[in-house]
Amino acid sequence: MISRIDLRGSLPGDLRSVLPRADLDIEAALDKVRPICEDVRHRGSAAVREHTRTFDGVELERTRVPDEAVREALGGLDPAVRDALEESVRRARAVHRAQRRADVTTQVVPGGTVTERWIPVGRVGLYVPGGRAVYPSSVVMNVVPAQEAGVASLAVTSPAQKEFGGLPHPAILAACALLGVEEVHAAGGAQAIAMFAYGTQECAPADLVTGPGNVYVTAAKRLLKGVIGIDAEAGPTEIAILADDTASPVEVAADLISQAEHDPLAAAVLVTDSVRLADAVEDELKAQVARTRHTERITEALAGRQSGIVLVDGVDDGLKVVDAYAAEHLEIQTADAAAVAARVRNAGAVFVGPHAPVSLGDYLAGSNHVLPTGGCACHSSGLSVQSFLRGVHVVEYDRAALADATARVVALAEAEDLPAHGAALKARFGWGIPS
Ligand code: HSO
Ligand code: ZN
Repeated sequence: MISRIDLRGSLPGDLRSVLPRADLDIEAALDKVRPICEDVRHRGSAAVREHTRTFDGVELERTRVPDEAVREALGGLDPAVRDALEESVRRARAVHRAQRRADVTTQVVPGGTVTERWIPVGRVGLYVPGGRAVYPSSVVMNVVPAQEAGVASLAVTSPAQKEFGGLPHPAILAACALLGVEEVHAAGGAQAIAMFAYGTQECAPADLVTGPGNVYVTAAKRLLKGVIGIDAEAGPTEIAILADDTASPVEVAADLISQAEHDPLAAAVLVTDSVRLADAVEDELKAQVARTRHTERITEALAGRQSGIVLVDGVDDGLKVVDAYAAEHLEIQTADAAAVAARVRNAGAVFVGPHAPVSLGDYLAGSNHVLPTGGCACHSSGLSVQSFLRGVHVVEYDRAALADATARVVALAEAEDLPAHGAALKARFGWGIPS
């Protein structure tokens, strides 16, 4: 059901090459999405609707969802789900509000300051997938940081669903209503990304698009990056668990299965120095997978080359392995978990000890669940308030401070053979270098 990679003895130099990982062929999808994006660029809304008819089998009169439909969806939301979403928003807001950085002014020299001013992006498009699973939680994870950053204009798009009369899934609309998002579109796939990038008759162009999607959404983001800003390219979800003999096989197996549930391409990786735990987790996987609802896709995910149990000699080697893997989600299920977690360098988010399963983070921990996948956690962070802000340096020097800088600017400008750069300062002091 799940393969084993035995790294006991000594770790290979190029650890990454022996670790399980899916390769997602975004390049192949680029050729498919290119004509769709071009079509939206030239024909706007009509093209978005035509591609929606082709891919989602839905005939739309407009992409923009009527306000009443968004409000009605909230009215029809199961009260328990509403309560859970409200609490999710409250916790996420608390965490994301604390991320907001203050503008910082540094006095560089007497009379010379640089202020780092944080300015929110003007208009953001948020993509919420609507394929295999429906993710109102992703509405929360995208909208809350954008709102906390102070983004003035927010639009959400999610694929049109045949069974809901061409609207996005009602749970997604309800989450939008709960968060006060006023502009929602029924559009998915590459055409939705192009709609945000180029704008249409119904949707003003956005400066930035965020949110996970399938391979076509990701390909469209890669293609249109530059026309529009993008967040990280999200691949299939991943869970890695670093566990020792003290971990519960029942809980470890349940957590691996929880993320394998997303996608046959999802990755579930256990790194452990305990053969006893590895054996027990395998038994548990078999027993629990048989009992769960999405047996087929979970079995495929666990059996895929992207998943596996990695055996190591101890927690130190385990840390080297999980750092090389750079998982989207990393659980630490070892003795002294907090101390081990503090040594982790590469992970999208770290879940410490037995009471912090990834599913808690997916919905209710307050942390963000839009996280770097595919090893990108070694250079990128998950979605945050920062993702929706730009730091702008504001430079203020008085005459004396500028005079004091002139000789050095002129020296550097001459060294770069750019004398006009130096002249721009000298012109302010009668073309000489002030002493
Ligand atoms: N684990 C996913 C997020 C999610 N899980 C949404 C359930 N719903 C990626 O972090
Ligand atoms: Zn999840």
